[in-house]
Parts: sequence; structure tokens; C-alpha cells
Amino acid sequence: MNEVILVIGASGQIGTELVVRLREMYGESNVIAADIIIPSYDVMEGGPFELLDILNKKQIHNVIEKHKVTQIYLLAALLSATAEHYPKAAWELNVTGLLNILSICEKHNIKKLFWPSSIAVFGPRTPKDNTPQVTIMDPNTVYGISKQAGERWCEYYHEHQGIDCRSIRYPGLIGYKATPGGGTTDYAVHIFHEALKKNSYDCFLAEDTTLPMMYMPDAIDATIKLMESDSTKISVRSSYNVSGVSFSPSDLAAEIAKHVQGFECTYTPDERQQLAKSWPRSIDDSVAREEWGWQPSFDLKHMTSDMLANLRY
Ligand code: NAD
Ligand code: AKB
Repeated sequence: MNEVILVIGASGQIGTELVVRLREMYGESNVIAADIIIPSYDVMEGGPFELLDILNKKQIHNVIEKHKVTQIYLLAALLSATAEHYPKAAWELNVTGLLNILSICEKHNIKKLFWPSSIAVFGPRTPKDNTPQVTIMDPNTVYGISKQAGERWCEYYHEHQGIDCRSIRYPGLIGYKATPGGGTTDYAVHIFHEALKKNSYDCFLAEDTTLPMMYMPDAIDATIKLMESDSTKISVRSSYNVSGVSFSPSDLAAEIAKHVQGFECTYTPDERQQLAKSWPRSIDDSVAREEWGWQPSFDLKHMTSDMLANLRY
């Protein structure tokens, strides 16, 4: 069957890179980018784009009918820091938006859905090191609560409606092609830009706040690998733990300083520190590795040199 893929939230940090990769794989005209804002030049010029609000069911219906969509990647969400400022809007977008898409998948017989969760589904009582796939989940952030609810809904729709829902609990993502959209881990992108522009950076997290992170090429690979796997290999229908690399702001600053002479990082933790404190330090992703062969390629050293090479270019 000829797949037609709709990527909703295509103008964001992940969508900007994922759409380009999907178009290389499935053909430009078979990947429809959609968002409420205009995407990057590469996404806009590289294939079809639709202005689409996931809270508007009629619009979604029209786009799906127009393009005969067979798969959806739903990336639209409010991220952790923004969600704390707008809790109701975050719940509406992150949970009602997902439910809209799940019910539309059922109605239009769209069998395959990718929806990302986050390490934010874990909370203060979750084991912080090597956090297992199945463990205590007590998120205390609006974003984390919405992601946990989303995981339960994905599993429910898989069991009751047979929708092939697949999901990854992404760590904090770092890339050079798009700016991050209001998360707690955004510092790890800002620091590169400021290092090159000003030779200094004032970090909004404390220097020893170790968090699970991942370079964007690994995140895109994980997403594609999961979506391309045979469904018999997918036992987890809530969301898979995947791990890239864990580091603190001071680890990252030290690595950048090896390339940017005289770079200095200061630390002025703000309210985002509380969110970061509730999340794991490292993730056990053995289930993803065993079931569908997940393996990251980038460590801190290689990610840092690749980021700087691309930003300097
Ligand atoms: P982002 O904020 O960069 O992009 C989200 C996009 O959704 C934006 O372009 C925005 O315009 C769009 N959007 C917002 N409201 C919309 C609506 N009503 N209808 C259609 N589009 C709408 O986010 P991202 O970093 O690309 O993240 C994508 C997904 O991955 C989210 O679900 C996020 O929770 C998850 N995730 C991201 C990270 C990360 O570090 N980037 C980590 C874990 C999970
Ligand atoms: C955020 O910080 O909100 C995201 C995430 C880890 O989900 N990067």
C-alpha cells in the first residue's frame, strides 16, 4: 500500500527534522506537513503543507480526506515550562488534541499513529538512576501528567480499537536545525548558540542537574526504527524508554569549552529547576534495545563537536 503520512506539529523542533527524513524515505508528495504556524523553508518547500489546528476536528477531517492519509505522527504539544504557565491550555492541546486524533484514526480507519511521550512522565518517587521501563510514575508537572494520560490513552486505543499506536519517551532533545519550544531541557540548545555568539551563557538550571538527553539524529533514528519495526516486535503500547546520553549543565559546558576558547558558563536556576529535579538522571532502555534493536550513536563528545561544526558553518 502507498503510505501517505500526516505530520502534525511539523514546524517544531522535531518536526523540522522528521518531515525531511520521512520525505526522503516515502517521497516528497507522500508526507504532508501540518501546523498552526508556517514551517522552516526546507519543510515548506520540500512538499505539501497544511495549516491545521488539532483542536479543530473538521479541519483534521478535511486534510485527511483531501490527502487520503494512512499514517499520522502527532507532535503538537505544549512543553513542560510553558505548560506550567498555561495548565488548562496544555491539557487541552496535549490530551484533548491526542483524543481528537485517536477518534479520527478510528473513524477514518487510519491504523498507524506515532505520538511522543517524555521522561516527564516520571516523578519525584521514581527511581532516578537507570529508571526502568515499568516503575513508579508520579509526575508532578502539568506536562508530565498530560503525557502519562496520553500513554494510557494510546494503550487503550491499541487494545480496544486495534490502532497501531507507537510511542517513545524522548529525553531532552538537542539539535541545530530548529529552536526548542518551551521545555526544561532547552538550555542544552541555547548554550551552544550563546557560546558561539557571546562566549558565555547563564544557565537556568543548576550546574549539577543531570538529565537524560539525546542528539536529534538519534531521536529521528529511534522514531523511524520504531515505526518501521514489525508489529510483532512491539510489546509496549504505552511508550518506550529510550536513552541517549546523560549529562549535567557543567558537563556540557566543560565539553563546549574544549572547542570554544575562554567559554564561561554561570548558573542562575529559575522555576524550571523544580521540574528538572523531579525527572530521572538516567534511563534503562533495555526493552527497546531487545525488542526493536534500539541503539544510540552519539555520546556527549561527538554530539558537542557535531553541534558546533554545524552551527559554525
Ligand atoms: P515544539 O514545541 O518545538 O513543536 C510543537 C509544534 O506544535 C509547534 O510547531 C506548534 O506550532 C505546533 N502546534 C501547537 N499547537 C498546535 C495545534 N493546536 N495544532 C497543530 N499544531 C500545533 O515541540 P517539539 O520539541 O518538536 O516536540 C514534539 C513532541 O515531542 C511533543 O509532543 C513533545 O512533548 C515531545 N517531546 C519533545 C522533547 C524535546 O526535547 N523536544 C522531549 C520529549 C518529548
Ligand atoms: C521538556 O523539557 O519539556 C522536553 C521534555 C524532556 O519533554 N524537552
